[in-house]
Amino acid sequence: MEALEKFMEEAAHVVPSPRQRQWFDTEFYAFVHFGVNTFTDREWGLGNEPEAIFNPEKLDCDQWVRAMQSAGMKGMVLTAKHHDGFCLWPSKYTEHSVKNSPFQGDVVKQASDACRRAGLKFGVYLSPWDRNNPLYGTPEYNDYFCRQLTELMTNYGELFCVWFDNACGEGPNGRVQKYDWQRYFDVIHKLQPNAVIAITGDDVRWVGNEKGLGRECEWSATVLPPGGYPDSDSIKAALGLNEKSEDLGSRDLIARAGRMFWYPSEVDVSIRPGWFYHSEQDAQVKSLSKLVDIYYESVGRNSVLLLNIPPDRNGRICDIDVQRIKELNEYITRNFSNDLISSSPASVKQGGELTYNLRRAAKVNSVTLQEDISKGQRVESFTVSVKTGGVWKTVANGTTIGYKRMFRFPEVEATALKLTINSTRGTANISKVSAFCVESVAESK
Ligand code: FUL
Repeated sequence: MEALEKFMEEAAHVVPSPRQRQWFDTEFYAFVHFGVNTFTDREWGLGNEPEAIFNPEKLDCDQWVRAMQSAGMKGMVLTAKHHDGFCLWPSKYTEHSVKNSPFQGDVVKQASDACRRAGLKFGVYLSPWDRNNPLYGTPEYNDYFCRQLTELMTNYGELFCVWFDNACGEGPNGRVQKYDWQRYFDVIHKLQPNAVIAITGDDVRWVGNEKGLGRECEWSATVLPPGGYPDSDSIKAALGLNEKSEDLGSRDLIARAGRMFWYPSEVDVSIRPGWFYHSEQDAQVKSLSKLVDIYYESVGRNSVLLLNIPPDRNGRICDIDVQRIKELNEYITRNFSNDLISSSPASVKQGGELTYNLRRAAKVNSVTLQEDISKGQRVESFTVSVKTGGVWKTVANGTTIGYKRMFRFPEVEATALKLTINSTRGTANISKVSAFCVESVAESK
């Protein structure tokens, strides 16, 4: 019992690092999958694609950035190299890159410059799995990978994110690679100390699916150990955890693990069925209604949303996708700019209640709650009620809040709103409570 209390006290004081804090404030940013797969209509290239096929004749990274800005996205992560090994920048260390293509330019440079001009953050995805490089599967490949990382960390200004997936398949010689993660991380920390490493890394955790769906119970302060290296895998196994586990910070787990980490979740999803552009998927761009659901179930569930919008063979993001993400931002701006209550930050312990009068009697069907995560994530259980016809009616309840928690519920005429904190670890710091009346979105769009 005493031990649990001690662990809970510690859990209450696990906080984000400055770069994790900045990353959370980004809230919503763009993934850009672009490369030889765009020209072969594959999702995973084989590694033997001729460089000659990469020829985006109308490449316009400013058009990408304009689309992202009109969507309210605050940054971009570009696939500098996917599993096929083809590099979108003229790397000194391989011939398999833009330098031997008819395109000749440097896509990483054009994209990072466009971001800089528009005030967007820029980051890179670099696949450790490389189906082209002959060194893959030998210790020398780790040297190659670090040299490539060094080029990217040095020549493209400040990066806010380096994104590694965990894929580790066979290379051109049928061998698999033993990745030297710690060495990769050291290169990044030395050259780009403000960049978070996602999602095989210590700063940002994969939510566990590619459907745009966050957990209802989402702890940023979690027992799930950071990183994607064997050490953390064995700890996960001992605790019986995987990416699909629903509660990664329960009291029971904390008592067993005895250790907590700030390791927040990111939801990555594509606006189309594939990560790369395929013209036959033009009619399958996600609807506005689906994107609004994703927004509520990612940003609204204590996660950051990384939405993929892949450029086509010309090197431009399709009008359909551009229009759809713009509609999403218009929806968000229109519906969340009229907060019906004005709340100020408040500290509250379990059993505590915060009551807010609405500016006027109004219809309410959505609530947003926020904790001040710079002091730790502390709410374990809460209820939201609204005063309607003089009586309190429960409209939402949940476990975690964290950076942001959003709810939708059937419309109700209300004069006041009450947040009841049923259980916390330490004192919870509620930074904002908001109420809205949002439009429903037609499913057909
Ligand atoms: C995965 C990759 O295999 C997919 O192609 C895509 O890049 C996705 C974001 O990560 O691991």
